[in-house]
Amino acid sequence: MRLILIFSLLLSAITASSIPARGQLQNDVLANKALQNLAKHTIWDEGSTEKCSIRNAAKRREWHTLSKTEKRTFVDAILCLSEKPSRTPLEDYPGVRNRYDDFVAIHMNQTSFIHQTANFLSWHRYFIWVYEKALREECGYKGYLPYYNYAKYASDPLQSPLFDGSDTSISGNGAYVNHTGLDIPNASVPHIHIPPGPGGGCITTGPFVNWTANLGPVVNALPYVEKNPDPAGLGRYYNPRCLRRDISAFVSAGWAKDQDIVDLISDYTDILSFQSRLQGDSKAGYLGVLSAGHWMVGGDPGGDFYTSPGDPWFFLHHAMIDRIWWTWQNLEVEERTFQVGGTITFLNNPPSRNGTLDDVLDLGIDGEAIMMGEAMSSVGGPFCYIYV
Ligand SMILES: *[C@@H]1O[C@H](CO)[C@@H](O)[C@H](O)[C@H]1NC(C)=O
Ligand SMILES: *[C@@H]1O[C@H](CO)[C@@H](O)[C@H](O)[C@H]1NC(C)=O
Ligand SMILES: *[C@@H]1O[C@H](CO)[C@@H](O)[C@H](O)[C@H]1NC(C)=O
Ligand SMILES: *[C@@H]1O[C@H](CO)[C@@H](O)[C@H](O)[C@H]1NC(C)=O
Ligand SMILES: *[C@@H]1O[C@H](CO)[C@@H](O)[C@H](O)[C@H]1NC(C)=O
Ligand SMILES: [Cu+2]
Repeated sequence: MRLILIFSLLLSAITASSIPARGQLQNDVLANKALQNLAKHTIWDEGSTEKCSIRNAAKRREWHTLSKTEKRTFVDAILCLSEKPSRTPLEDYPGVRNRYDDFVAIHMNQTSFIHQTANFLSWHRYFIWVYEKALREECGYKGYLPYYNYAKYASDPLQSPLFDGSDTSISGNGAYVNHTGLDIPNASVPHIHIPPGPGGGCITTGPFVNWTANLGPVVNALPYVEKNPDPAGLGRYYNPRCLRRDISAFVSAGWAKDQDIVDLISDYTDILSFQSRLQGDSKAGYLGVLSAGHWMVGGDPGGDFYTSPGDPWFFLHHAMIDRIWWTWQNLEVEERTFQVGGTITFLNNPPSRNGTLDDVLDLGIDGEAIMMGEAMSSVGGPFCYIYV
């Protein structure tokens, strides 16, 4: 009798852990705690131009909590952006064809100065906020940028409604293509080998099935992707091609689980170690939550360090990254909100000075330049949003 009880308890525990989206995620517990801390502080009354409070702050919500209508209006706004004319000068980026491409181009342009640098988190916070603003102001979107909590479907992201290929998804996996997977990075030991997943080819379902990636690739994850004709190797020329994905449970189950997120937030208490751990250490065989978010979808342009914003997935992923940083910051609001670490060159190579709050975050034609110090609080500077 007792044995049967234990056995069925065990069985239900196993079943529960394999059913996604059940039970409370510990990273949500931390985020809620962070929100309560933030509510107790009033720093948003100082730095911001308009009065921002928890009450009037925009609420960025998790994808799975959106209604079908809300999901669809978000998707429609992205499609709308891709039908508006671009603003990027064609002499700089001859391949831009639409307003969505403007966001890809500016990320490509600055890739070497916004990753593994002091401004990594703040630059991307500002970038996705300007994108959210464009969806709202130029395409009539009434909601805010949703985020995707990887932990909900870490054991198999293809089970998430985000990728189910329905009208209310961001399209599904790519068609199967036999390829060898990926080695990150190629030269270091131990390196990380990402085995090929069930995709690799063009997506075949959902709202983005006719999506065209125009820029890139620059660092090509899949050997059969059409090469960009840019003679400088910067991927700036017109290279229209389908959206390819290879959704990887190996990656998300390996590095984007609840525990990975919670450990990152809890165990790395200064900004430099936090942002380094987040971005991964492939030489140590550790991919990092940020890289895992990229590689769990992979493909082209999503798996390309430079042109990754070309897959609409990028912005749901980076909203989650921003939320992880936001959680980390607001667990110790006063100590952490304005912490900056790192230098102004990629992994400090070549060696450079430390980044400071006075450094400029420049989005070119996509947004006015602001100082890093203005992008440190989600309820200060130009921002007024929280994560719920
Ligand atoms: C970035 O854009 C500027 C022009 O806005 C251009 O001069 C520069 O070469 C570009 N850099 C890269 C790496 O694309
Ligand atoms: C994939 O390609 C490799 C190398 O060309 C081949 O050995 C293998 O049988 C192929 N696998 C499938 C499932 O087609
Ligand atoms: C990785 O490095 C090995 C050995 O240096 C080399 O033979 C191989 O071609 C490289 N692979 C890629 C994809 O660059
Ligand atoms: C994609 O394009 C085809 C051909 O123009 C069209 O029939 C189809 O409705 C389009 N699908 C979507 C989701 O836009
Ligand atoms: C840069 O910051 C590090 C700590 O992150 C510090 O040890 C170093 O002295 C700083 N360098 C300069 C030139 O201030
Ligand atoms: Cu980036």
